[in-house]
Amino acid sequence: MTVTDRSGDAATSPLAASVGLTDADLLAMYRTLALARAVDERMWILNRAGRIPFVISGQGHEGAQVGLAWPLRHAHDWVAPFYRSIATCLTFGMSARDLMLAQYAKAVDPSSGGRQMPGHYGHASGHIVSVSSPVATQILHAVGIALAAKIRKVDQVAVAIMGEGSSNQGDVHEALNFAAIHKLPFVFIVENNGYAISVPAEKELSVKDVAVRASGYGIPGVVVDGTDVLACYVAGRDAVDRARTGGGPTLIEAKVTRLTAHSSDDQQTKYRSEDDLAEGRAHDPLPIFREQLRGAGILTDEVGAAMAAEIAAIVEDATDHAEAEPDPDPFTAVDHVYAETWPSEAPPPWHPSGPGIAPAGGAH
Ligand SMILES: Cc1ncc(C[n+]2csc(CCOP(=O)(O)OP(=O)(O)O)c2C)c(N)n1
Ligand SMILES: [Mg+2]
Repeated sequence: MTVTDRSGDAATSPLAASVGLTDADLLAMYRTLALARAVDERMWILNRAGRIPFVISGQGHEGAQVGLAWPLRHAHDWVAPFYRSIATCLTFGMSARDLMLAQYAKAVDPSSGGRQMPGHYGHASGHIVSVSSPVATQILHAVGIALAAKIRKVDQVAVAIMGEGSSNQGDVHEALNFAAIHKLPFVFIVENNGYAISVPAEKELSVKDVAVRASGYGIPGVVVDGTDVLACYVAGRDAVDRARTGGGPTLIEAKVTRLTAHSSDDQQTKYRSEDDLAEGRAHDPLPIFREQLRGAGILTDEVGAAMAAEIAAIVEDATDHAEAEPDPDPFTAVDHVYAETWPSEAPPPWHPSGPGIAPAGGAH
């Protein structure tokens, strides 16, 4: 794991001061956005070159992902991400090498040792829960983690992230109801990109904003522009603070755009018009954040050029590293699938012929 360097000079422009950060913080955020985009673009090239089997992209979601994950404490809080969470994972401590090792399904891939579906990132020691293929199940995992954190009084916040289509699954109702009743330290993030594969939002939802559903659980629902990285940061910070201080869960809906097809196996020109695609490109968070930082005098040509060179080198290194790593041993393919030892012949304690269970707390 590498952690983005957030130190450096503590200069504070009015833009950075307006959200309580330094210029170095804003540059580190921009760097994470740009790195996520560069890693993602490389994945598509590797897919089309036949080097990796499948890509599911975060392009267009990065502004929301970086801003919303920025306030979390690395390897202390917990994130249950989804398949587009490339920038979330980079913000929360994974490296470009980690992501590329997962795409190549290598033995040392920290997500799963090459066992998971491509794009299903995770990092056990980094507190990133392995992505669930059945969409929305991760909200129940995250709410369970939040319940444990509350019981154990460990000051952790759990976050679940998914798309607006997935947010219609029954699991979401159960999880939000439970988290709200018990005021759990939980944040639910919906990245609304207007599509669930080829199905447009108006055929997925009877409301314009998923966030209005929060009122049904008695929790705050916030809509934030996913192209506005700093607005996302503020929304995330407020929700995380609220969760950590016993105020309960928040639902944040970030309006984003999906710049690519659903996945490398989809062709979005089959169901999206030219106008729709152009509208999406106009909401690309990367150039929008770049211009904001340039306008504030934070991102100079010199810093931008150095950063671009550094990112190009990181992507090159991650690709070369993953290419060179060995594949998993085929004989380990069914590890963790079947029981590796026979159950004990002895009857279990609760069985009538077993040893019995000692009463708790001594004699009654
Ligand atoms: C329970 C379940 N149903 C269907 C699928 C197939 N599926 C995978 S991604 C997806 C679309 C989800 O759309 P959305 O939640 O809006 O996320 P997006 O891909 O747009 O970011 C579907 C239907 C699945 N993985 N799990
Ligand atoms: Mg969607």
